[in-house]
Amino acid sequence: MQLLAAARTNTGNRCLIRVLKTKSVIALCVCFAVAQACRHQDALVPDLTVTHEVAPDPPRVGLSAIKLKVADASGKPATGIRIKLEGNMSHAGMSPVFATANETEPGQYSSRMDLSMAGDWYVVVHLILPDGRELDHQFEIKGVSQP
Ligand SMILES: [Cu+2]
Repeated sequence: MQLLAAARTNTGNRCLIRVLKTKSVIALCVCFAVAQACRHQDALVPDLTVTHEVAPDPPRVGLSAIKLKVADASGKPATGIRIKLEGNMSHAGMSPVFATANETEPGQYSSRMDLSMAGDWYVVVHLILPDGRELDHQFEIKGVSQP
């Protein structure tokens, strides 16, 4: 009986080791995929910086003005970009709010977004460059409060 039990434990251990090995292989694959994705993005995305300004500040529930400044690596305004914004809340089960931004001055884009609920928001800025390349930028609007 004792021998049998030992044999079972051995088999159990071996299985465990096998599972662990599979897991580490999967983990390696994931790391590799992430690294690939990053490199891909670096090659695709030019050196643009996006800075944002939200009014009112501190943020309140309701229609808010979002101003985006887009500049290239040398600080020159990046013009002619089409920008779409998607506002999401940090909790699940709420549909996103969409907005577009218009270029009001070279490299400056202005938008209005209806922050319809109090709490923490994050905004995904989708940029389509004049040459057709696309990139996403994300920022947070935390602590939106009831007026
Ligand atoms: Cu919500």
